[in-house]
Amino acid sequence: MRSSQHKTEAFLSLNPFGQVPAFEDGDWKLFESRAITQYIAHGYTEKGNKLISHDTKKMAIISVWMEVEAHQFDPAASKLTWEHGNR
Ligand SMILES: N[C@@H](CCC(=O)N[C@@H](CS)C(=O)NCC(=O)O)C(=O)O
Repeated sequence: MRSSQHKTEAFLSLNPFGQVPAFEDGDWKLFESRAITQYIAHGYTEKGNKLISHDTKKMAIISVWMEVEAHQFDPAASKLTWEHGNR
């Protein structure tokens, strides 16, 4: 990001909004961090921690906290991280 690579044509072909992250899995391309994490959790259930359940109520709770992270935590945490990193 410091060298603005995320605004180059090559990167814009991965994320048209010119933002990090962008993700490639073979010829499959994705952007939006939470879509990427869900793709990995669903696509690679055999590896790492079990993040997906067939229990509807468990998955609902996971959705609730993903929404909380996106809309309550991230806006404030991103601003603080950015300010701290630019000191
Ligand atoms: N909703 C997006 C937000 C992505 C985002 O805000 N990325 C920031 C870095 S964390 C960025 O690329 N900022 C530089 C810019 O917008 O030019 C996601 O979750 O992936």
